[in-house]
Amino acid sequence: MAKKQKKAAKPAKKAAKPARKVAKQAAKKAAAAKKVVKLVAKKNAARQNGDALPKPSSKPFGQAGRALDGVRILDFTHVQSGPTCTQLLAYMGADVIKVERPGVGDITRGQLRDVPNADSLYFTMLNGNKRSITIDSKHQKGREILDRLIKQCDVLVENFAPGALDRMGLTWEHIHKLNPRMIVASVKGFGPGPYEDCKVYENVAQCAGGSASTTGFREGPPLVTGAQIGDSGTGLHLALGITAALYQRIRTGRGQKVLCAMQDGVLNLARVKLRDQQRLAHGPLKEYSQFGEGVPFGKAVPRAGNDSGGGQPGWILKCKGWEEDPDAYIYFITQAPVWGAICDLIGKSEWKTDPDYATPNARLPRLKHIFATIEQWTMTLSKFEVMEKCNALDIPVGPILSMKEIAEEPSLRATGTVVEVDHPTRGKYLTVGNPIKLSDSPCEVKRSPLLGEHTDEILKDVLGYSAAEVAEIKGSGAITPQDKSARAEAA
Ligand code: CAO
Repeated sequence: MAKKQKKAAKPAKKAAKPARKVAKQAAKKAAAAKKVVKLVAKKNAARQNGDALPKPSSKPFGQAGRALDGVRILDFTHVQSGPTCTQLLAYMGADVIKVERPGVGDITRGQLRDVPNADSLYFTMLNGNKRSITIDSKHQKGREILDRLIKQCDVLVENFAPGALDRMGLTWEHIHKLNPRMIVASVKGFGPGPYEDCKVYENVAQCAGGSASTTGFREGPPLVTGAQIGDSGTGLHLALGITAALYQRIRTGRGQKVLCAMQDGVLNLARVKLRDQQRLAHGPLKEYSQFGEGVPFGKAVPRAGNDSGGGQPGWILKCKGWEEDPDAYIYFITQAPVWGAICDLIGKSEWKTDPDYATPNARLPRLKHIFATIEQWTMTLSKFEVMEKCNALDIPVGPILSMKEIAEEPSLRATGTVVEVDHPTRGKYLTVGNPIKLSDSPCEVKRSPLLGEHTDEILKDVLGYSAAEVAEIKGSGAITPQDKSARAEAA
């Protein structure tokens, strides 16, 4: 019997063997899968914190250097758009070397001068925290120095007229060959297309980017804005492009071209008007006061005066003293959630339940009358009193601040947004500090450089020229003003 049983058990054992094998294999597979999951999780965790990042610094915030320490910029910019960009990068710690034409420099040094023989505010307020070297880029020796600078810098920023950089011999191919890591960043008026060769200034960009046609009053002509959205706005865009390219370079090891067209920059800032252009196809723009006034819309987005850009109707209202003070006004927004508080504040509590005023839709055709009524109240108070009373009730309002008031505003001084700096030839002046506050990258705003102030220092310390070589360079005319015939000879 036992023998029989043993015999019978044999095939069972035989069957158990492959089952054990299968289980073993499955366990192996599961372990491998677990390993993969673990690996992926580890990789993802590393990605989340940034691959190969050092350990978090134990230094107190603000004492671990500045965001762009170690980044060196060859700054070939002039006027406003490019200098805005490089000043911001300098505020964030980049070593910005501004290359200027010997004896001339950035044209803005001499434009709109308020102090005789001193760099203008136009220049000083856009070129803080930079070093200046004079180099004649059309002089043979000058080009040699520039080639050496290209090898020593991470980014070249320029906003010459289209083709000017190429005419200097600084084509992308030339730069990329000398320094494949270099990022070449440009502001131009227009991107590739029919207008790419055009020179462009601020207001041209405001007009071509859709801002002017949508700014101003319906009855009036298109208007340009005081904010320099074409120049400074595009400079800001370029700074973002450069920092993104620097970040990508960590992975790729190579530079790239960064192009910001002023038309594109303005359009990006005016995108809500392109939004409205598309909404227009589906009916009138009800938040525009034109709708309440019964004026039909045309084919394109109209100028909306002081109408609020979003869905919360607003307007600029007179305040006490408006007869003498051109800035005694306040921007008043009739935000729906605080409508009841507005009614109580201006003594119109009955509007809270009146069907003609109680809902946002009911109010839309009556905005002109509503704002005229609110204005009767705001005219009894100064703009700051209106602000105080409204803010206490969470009603969004904004006083129209003059530049004088902004210059004297203590809170802007305290945050470093408005900074006073001293200058050796013009004395003290106010400038705008870094509007982007980084908690671990402090910004000390320094005065703009004098023309060629750092030429010797850069030639020696950055480019490694000996004292004898510097003397030779000076004699060559590559870094000093020259008359035309001497330059032609040296070219
Ligand atoms: N050494 C020798 N030559 C130099 C030099 C240097 N260090 N720096 C500049 N130059 C030369 C350029 O090579 C150029 O010469 P060519 O035309 O013979 O090649 C010349 O100076 C003038 O440059 P530019 O054409 O850029 O200057 P511009 O005054 O005629 O035009 C502007 C100014 C702003 C309209 C034009 O530069 C432009 O359209 N830039 C792009 C858009 C832009 O940034 N606009 C905003 C300006 S801020 O309002």
